Amino acid sequence: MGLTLAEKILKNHCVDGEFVKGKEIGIRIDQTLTQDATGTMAYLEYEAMGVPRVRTEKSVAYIDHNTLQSGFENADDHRFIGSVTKKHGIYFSRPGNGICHQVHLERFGIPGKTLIGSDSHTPTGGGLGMIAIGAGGLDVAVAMGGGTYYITYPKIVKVELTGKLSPWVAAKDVILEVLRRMSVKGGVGKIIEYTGEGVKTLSVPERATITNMGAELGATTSIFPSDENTLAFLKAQCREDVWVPLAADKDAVYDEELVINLSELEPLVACPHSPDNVKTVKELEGMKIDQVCIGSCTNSSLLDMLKVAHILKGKTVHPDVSLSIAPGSKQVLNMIADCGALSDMIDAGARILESACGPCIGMGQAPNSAGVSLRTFNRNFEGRSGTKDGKIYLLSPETAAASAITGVLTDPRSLGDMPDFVLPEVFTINDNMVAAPIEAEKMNEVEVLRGPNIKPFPETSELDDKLCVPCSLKVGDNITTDHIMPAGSKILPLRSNIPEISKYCFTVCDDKFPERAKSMGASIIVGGENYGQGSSREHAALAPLYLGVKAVLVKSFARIHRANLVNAGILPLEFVNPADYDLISLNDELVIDGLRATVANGGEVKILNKTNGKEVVCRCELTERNKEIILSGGLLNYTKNSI
Ligand code: MIC
Ligand code: SF4
Repeated sequence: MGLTLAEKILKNHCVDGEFVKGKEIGIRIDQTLTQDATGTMAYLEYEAMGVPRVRTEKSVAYIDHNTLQSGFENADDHRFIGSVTKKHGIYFSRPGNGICHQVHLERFGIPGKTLIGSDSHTPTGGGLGMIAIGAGGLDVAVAMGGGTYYITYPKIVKVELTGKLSPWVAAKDVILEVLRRMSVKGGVGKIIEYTGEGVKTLSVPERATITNMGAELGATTSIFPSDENTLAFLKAQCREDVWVPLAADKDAVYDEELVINLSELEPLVACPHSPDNVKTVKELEGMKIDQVCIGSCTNSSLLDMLKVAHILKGKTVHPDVSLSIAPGSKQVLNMIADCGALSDMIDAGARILESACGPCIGMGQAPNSAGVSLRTFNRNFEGRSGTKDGKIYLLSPETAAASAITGVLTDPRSLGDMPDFVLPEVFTINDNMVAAPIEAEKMNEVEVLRGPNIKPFPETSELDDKLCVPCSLKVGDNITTDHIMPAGSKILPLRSNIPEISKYCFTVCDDKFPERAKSMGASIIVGGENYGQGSSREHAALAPLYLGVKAVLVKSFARIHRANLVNAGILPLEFVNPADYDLISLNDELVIDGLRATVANGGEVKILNKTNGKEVVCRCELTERNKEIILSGGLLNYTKNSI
């Protein structure tokens, strides 16, 4: 029986476990990446492990999220990451060099390699034929130290692409169509593998848009084959030496299959407040808009920018609209400056932002009250833009630019003929903003520079045998990490300071939660389906940990967040009978007895609700390794114990 492409790469890298769907496997990690909003914590954790030089083939630290620097905190974090990476043999991509996923694709990604990154959109690398997975900072720290990375051996979904995109229909429309069909929960426990004739019609940056936003499916990752287009891209990046051809076997067996005819797709848009709330642009055409933001790791490649510049050329942004554009990397910015495309954007009235995440993570450009904002980004969760009642629509750069001119949502197919946009034969290569690792002998002399905002990782203790604690919060379905630990310009600077950042934990849902949880001392959170979807931020586990949360009991979890809870030593529990959700209310006193033995033996966990006398039965499905992590009080304790 043949293998799928994902299976081939996983098999090549498997160092532990059996190749059985649903079972845990350990894989060797070739590359890691971090960004600054998760990176400080990841490097503090790495330092705590005491490994002098990273043991991966390549580890890269990027500064791209917290670039607003409205106080000293971000600059201190940048300085810390710059020095700690120098001390441990890690590449350092300086602020201004671009968004981690875009730069990694351009300069570092290699077909057939494994990459984990402390950012949920790490699967962007799947556009190059990598197994690229988003993970918590601690998992990345362990991988940098040479440790194995564990995932549940996923199901593999084949998405067969046929046909060819029509003019002005984009890669973004492909992934929006996948989201429309599969939903934000549809990819949990799965790898999405793209195959078929249609693949050949997509360039690497277009493929990367699709794999990037596969994160919104909840998928472990997404992957494209490595073919002639991959070679052309790598060649243009002067990196053809790393190319290898890769594809699934002809007789590969998949768990699920989906066929998308690219020729039949039309421009799509994800409506507030979920990336899977997809409609056709036609359905909403004419909707009045207030803002357009173009950029983010999903859609900020050179081709995206050239298309946008072409649409804007000789026009003026509609008087009622603010248009911002953030090119994804210094390479992209350099090239649009050299060819005059940047000038066309400026001429039209676009507000040019630095090559960073910016508005995507609420760092500026919050829309006006109840404002309608069209964005080429990947997430439109409530409040993420910085405006609580802002209405965010996700769409392609083509639709965004066409609408910026007219002031209403506009089908880009009305633009007439589309010129042929092709990848350049050679990109402008200048890696002067990436500091390469220094020689091992000199590493000792490097002083790690810490600012006053950088506080150590919170203390964790071994799992208690008996819990007698109240329910400190009850929330519904699809809670995102932006609900649990919001970002934005006010809160992001606190990413290195868990005591401070935890004051904002869950405040989107209930502003009294931090105070209440703290005063309860220890507590349990109750939630619905797909709890913790979205970001990889381990702060969404570390802040609750700091506030005394011992367990999170939900109907189902999103993958990365569940792993982050285990890593933090917080017990992830699931209702055996989802209807039991109704048996627990805020402030109810909950008792769990004999917990250590139940966790160790893998039985069901019984919770007695002392307030109403009812019993709730929960699942706590943990692998042997996860059991030990939970019993020791988290991955850091577990790793220290095993070192
Ligand atoms: C995001 O898009 O939510 C982020 C900010 O990139 C996060 C990481 C973070 O919270 O720092 C992600 O997607 O993992
Ligand atoms: Fe940055 Fe937005 Fe991409 Fe997250 S999704 S890495 S915030 S650009």
